[in-house]
Amino acid sequence: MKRALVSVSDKTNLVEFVSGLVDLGYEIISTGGTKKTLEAAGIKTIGISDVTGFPEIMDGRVKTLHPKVHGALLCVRDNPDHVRQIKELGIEYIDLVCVNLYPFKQTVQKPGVSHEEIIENIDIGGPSMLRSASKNYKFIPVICDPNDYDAVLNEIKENGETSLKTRELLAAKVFRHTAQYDAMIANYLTERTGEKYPEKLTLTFDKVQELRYGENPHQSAAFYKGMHPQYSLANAKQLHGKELSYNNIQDGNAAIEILKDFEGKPAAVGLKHMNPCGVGIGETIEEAWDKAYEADPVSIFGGIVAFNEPVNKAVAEKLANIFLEIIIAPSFDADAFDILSKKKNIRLMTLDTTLPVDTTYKFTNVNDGLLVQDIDDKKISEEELRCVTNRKPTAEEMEQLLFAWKVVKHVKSNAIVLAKDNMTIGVGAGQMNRVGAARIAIEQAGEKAKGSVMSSDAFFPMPDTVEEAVKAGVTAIIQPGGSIKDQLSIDVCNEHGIAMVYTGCRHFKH
Ligand code: 93A
Repeated sequence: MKRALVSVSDKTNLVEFVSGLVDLGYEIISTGGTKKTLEAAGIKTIGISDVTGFPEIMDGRVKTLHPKVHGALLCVRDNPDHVRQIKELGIEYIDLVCVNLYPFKQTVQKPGVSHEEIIENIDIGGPSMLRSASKNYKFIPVICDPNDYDAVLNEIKENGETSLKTRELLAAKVFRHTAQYDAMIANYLTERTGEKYPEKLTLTFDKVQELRYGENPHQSAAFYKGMHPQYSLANAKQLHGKELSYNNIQDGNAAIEILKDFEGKPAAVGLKHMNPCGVGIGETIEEAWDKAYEADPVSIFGGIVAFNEPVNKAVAEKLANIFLEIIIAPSFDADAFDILSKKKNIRLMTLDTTLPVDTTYKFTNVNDGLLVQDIDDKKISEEELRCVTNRKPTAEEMEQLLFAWKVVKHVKSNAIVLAKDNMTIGVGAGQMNRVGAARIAIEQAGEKAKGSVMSSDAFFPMPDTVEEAVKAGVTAIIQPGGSIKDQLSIDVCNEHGIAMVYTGCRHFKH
């Protein structure tokens, strides 16, 4: 008679699976809690202690860690010496293993959970069985995911056993599973000890979905989420529209990143190709949207829009007139949803954009490597700014300078932003020289540049950007300062009555 060892914390579909095994002629061995669940459903099982000849000890810390178990799991069945030892030692084969682990991740995420409880939820015996049996996948199928129960049962039903290919797939899954499990434990303890850049990085990601294609149709792609998905697009709910694409996810992420810097006031962000094309704040969400739209009514076509307040009917009516890829908001009023969902393809997504950000690192990939840094969450207040010109900014200019500074942080370097009336009027992004970015921003602002303010993500290496600002009618500038030629830029400002403040920090974004 074949024997299956079943020891699971997640009891989803357990009874159905084990009943199926029993119907196929398997004898079931199980551990304490699993045994209870199965017996309550009328399935008889052999207790693990009857196999090991040893009680479950130390509150279950040692239940299955025994040669009677691991000998059975690791025995190479076509090795006569192994088979001889099995017989001599009275070890009986185990032909199938079904194990899932103590809920470590769920325990860590429980509010108010104690360290002791977390430690108790580090499974030792479970991964050991999974690993032993998976090493021996040539002979033993190992199931660690309830989603695989049906397929395994069906295969045994049809062919009397699983195929080697299936067992190999299952074993690979097990090692991914235990590797991720250990990584989560490592990360928990590393965070506690406060070690910042440990000698090994143990990142864990779960697949959200496979994507139709990557950045271009000839590239395949998938979306994975980390373990802190609170403020993440992976955590957003899609209420309507086509499946998200690779570029949608990148752009959507960039859009919600910007909103983080505009808490407290209704804000709207229009975004294209990872750069904001319009950002507006207002007394109402409608006013914020009007500004974000008027900032650049051309670029927003086919863009992504994100709000930090619910979308109402008035805003929806305006949005419905534009071709947009995605709208992200904390919620949509019912009538707003009705209006927008008439468009078949537009993706409507809800995400609480007011949630605190709980990621601490930013990762950038380079060939076969990762660059890891703190996220750029630097915020600056008026008091921290240093005025370097004869004229100080007026109160209105100061408000606009701070607004423009918040936006320029999210524009790819070299970045220049012009702003006026709490809206961007010109965005120069991703240029190889700073004055080039300024020219783009100024050209886009057109007549509106008169009386606007300018922000620059990094210092002016030459006075040429300020000269362009003068020509355009900019009245105040915010920039980090720190170039050896700073004085030249200051001189141009003073000559033309422009106020300039230094932040003392830069916001490169590459
Ligand atoms: O405490 S353990 O690390 N030591 C063990 O010997 C052991 N054997 C099975 N954890 C162990 N397990 C785990 O118990 C399994 O991985 C499974 O998650 C759980 C099932 O326990 P029960 O059947 O009592 O609910």
